[in-house]
Amino acid sequence: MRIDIITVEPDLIKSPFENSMMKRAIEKGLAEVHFHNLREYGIGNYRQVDDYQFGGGAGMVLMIKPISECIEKLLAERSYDEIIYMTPDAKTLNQATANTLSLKENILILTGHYKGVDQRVRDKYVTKEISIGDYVLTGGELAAAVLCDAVIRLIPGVLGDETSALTDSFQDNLLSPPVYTRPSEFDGMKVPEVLLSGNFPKIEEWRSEQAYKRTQEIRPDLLDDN
Ligand code: 6GU
Repeated sequence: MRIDIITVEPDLIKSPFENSMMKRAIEKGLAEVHFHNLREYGIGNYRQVDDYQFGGGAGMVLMIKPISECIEKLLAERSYDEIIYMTPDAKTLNQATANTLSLKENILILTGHYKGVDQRVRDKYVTKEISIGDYVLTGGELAAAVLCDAVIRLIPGVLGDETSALTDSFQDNLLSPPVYTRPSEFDGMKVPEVLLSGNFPKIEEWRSEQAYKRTQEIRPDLLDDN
């Protein structure tokens, strides 16, 4: 998978790709990530990328021309399965979207800043808009890193068997059951007996019950979606 990311803050977004799982995926050649500094497509000596909004109001808007030039340059090199705009005024990212995107070959991600981008960018180029939750971030960079993490870890070969993505919370619209490791007793707090029993059908049954119970308590809305 190749991911291109257009941003005005390349340094803000890079470090998640230089550590942990995303770093390994890139090193293994399973994902390729390229950053494009929108500033390089800015207008005039000041490399201007934003301007006041028509109609008045606080906050700057990213202009269409620099974004268009950057996107057209990339489109001349390859076509994209999705051109994604990261913005809080969109549908929220969920596991199903991450699953779908993990099957794509070329993804272009545009991150907004300030008041966002000129609507015509969205009308002309964007095929999918994604928010990561109902709160406002300063820019879409951290949201793009979150999206990439959720997607890249699903690419076959990125995670070892021992961390199979298939057993994650949300993969079946349920939260994960509680997990324990050594010691089996700490300050009088014991690990549930069934986990030490070696009876794997019973363990699976217990985990399913716990996952369902947790989901019902914390995220009953997930059960409505089933
Ligand atoms: Cl994608 N961008 C910004 N700026 N804020 C957000 C977001 C995105 N998702 C949730 N909040």
